[in-house]
Amino acid sequence: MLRIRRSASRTIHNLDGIWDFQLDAAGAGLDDRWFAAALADARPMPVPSSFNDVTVESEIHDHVGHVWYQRDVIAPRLLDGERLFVRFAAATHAATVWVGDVEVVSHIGGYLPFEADITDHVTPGGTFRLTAAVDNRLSWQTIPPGYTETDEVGRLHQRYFHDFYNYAGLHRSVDLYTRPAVAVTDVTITTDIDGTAGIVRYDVEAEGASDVTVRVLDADGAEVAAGEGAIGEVRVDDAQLWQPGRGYLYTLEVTADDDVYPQPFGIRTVEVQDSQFLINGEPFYFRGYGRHEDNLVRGKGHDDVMMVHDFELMKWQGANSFRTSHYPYAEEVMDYADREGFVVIDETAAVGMNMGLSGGIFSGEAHTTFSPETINDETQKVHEAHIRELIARDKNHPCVVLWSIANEPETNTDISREYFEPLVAATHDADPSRPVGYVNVMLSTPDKEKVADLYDVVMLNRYYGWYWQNDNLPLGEKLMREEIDGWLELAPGKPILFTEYGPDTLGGLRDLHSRPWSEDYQIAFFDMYHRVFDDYPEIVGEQMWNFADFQTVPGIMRVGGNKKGMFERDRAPKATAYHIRNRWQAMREAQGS
Ligand code: BDP
Repeated sequence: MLRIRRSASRTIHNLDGIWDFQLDAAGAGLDDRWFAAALADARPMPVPSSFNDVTVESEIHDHVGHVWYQRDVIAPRLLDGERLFVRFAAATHAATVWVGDVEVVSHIGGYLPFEADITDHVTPGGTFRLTAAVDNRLSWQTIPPGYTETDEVGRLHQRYFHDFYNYAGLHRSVDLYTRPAVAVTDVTITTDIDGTAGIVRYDVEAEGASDVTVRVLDADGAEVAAGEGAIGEVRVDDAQLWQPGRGYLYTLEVTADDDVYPQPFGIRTVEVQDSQFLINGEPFYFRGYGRHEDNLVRGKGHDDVMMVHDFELMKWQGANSFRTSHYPYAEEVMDYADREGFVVIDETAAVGMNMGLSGGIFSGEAHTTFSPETINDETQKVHEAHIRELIARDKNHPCVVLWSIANEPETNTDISREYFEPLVAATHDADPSRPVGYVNVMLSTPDKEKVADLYDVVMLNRYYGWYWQNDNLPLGEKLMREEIDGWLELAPGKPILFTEYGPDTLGGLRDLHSRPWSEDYQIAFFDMYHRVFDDYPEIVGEQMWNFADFQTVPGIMRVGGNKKGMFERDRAPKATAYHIRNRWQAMREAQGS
């Protein structure tokens, strides 16, 4: 889905602010048609934000089921034939939207946009009631999966298999936008490099348009190439490449009859070759983190202030990349990564698909990962649709160099191969231009792994020295080296990226003996991993876990959230932050980006 953008033919009316909000504790709102009138017992709620931490009530914080958002909106006057859309950049995890009494759209999947043409349901210049019922429940057929259960004292719980807290609500902006009836509805841009020139291939969808033209504008707005027709190729001489650390952006200005749509893009190539990850033909080494959209009070609500601050911290450290662990991030984040020259591994919301990690006395009931009653064919269809929606949203971002279609799924069984094989094919089908990977869990070491050959890269989350060999880094190092040797044998020629590694660390806790949970142990832990990485030319990336501490599901595994951050949750640096800065800034000097 295209990002909304202003142009000569398009206007945007942002609807962020304080909305009316009501909890649907009895689950009666749909039957009682709450959308048909003003919410009876509404209270204020900011959009965008997670609703969970904004109020002081546990009933809201812990709510499982529907919540209702509502506000009055003035419909703009429209020029001849113009269409009016409402667009939600995300509603976690599912939503139905009404304009007045009319249902206009439903969407499942908490981290991707959806929209509806509402022209025929509003009076230009008049006011209408906009209502959204948002459902935070996860099931075996959602991505990510989960299930609900009622306990013996009648309390409803949402169970899920990932550690980050199930924040929910309207996490990103809600907008109205206008555009001509005949309009650009999709643009796909791929690029290549030929000597000093950039080759730009484009494919425009604009149903009913009699005339489609494109202009390539440089960063100063000067035209550097032009083309005609919905599908074509143009050449940009003396092209400025999009490079890590230097996010040079061009704009493909598409005109389809009366509609003008500006699509930013970068000229760059991505390739995997001989155990190396090449950007513009040059080996690239990933320095950075797995992250979360997670902040005090706002939860997963997008916030430009926190976004820019996080990028400033990442740059200060010398990072050049991150993974959108464990779901698609806000469109603002992807735009910002483009312009700041950050390299992004773009991940789906397929996290917690590994029952080998749940169960046992610490984690509750045991389940089978793939079975007709749990993750099944229907889940696989939902997963594929989610991959295709993500690619449709993010395909034109030069920052995205690799799709990660799942985090730590079960991959040590034959049935897991049956599940993933078609999904890898679907990803290549939706985007033939980028490599595809998945993030491997420590339970699927090379001797057990069943799917590695399907993918272009090896991405490893490893916790030697934390969940395993805790407080024994020398033994962790020995076993990790043995495992890496196993990967080199199993997946020759594939670059290896460490996409997670790190110990929980309580900011401020120092320990002369570098024991677990102390800042000293975190430093020793990273030193051990980095010593190993530096010995293997096939290891092309270090993305530690996590950029910052983050909120988690309550339970005995976590004290006040996951503490593996290099920064605390309020972004105060731990001692490690300075230590890693020294390493990364030196690498940046040596590598030039
Ligand atoms: C990995 C998960 C990540 C967790 C991390 C941890 O990919 O989401 O937060 O472990 O336990 O298994 O800290």
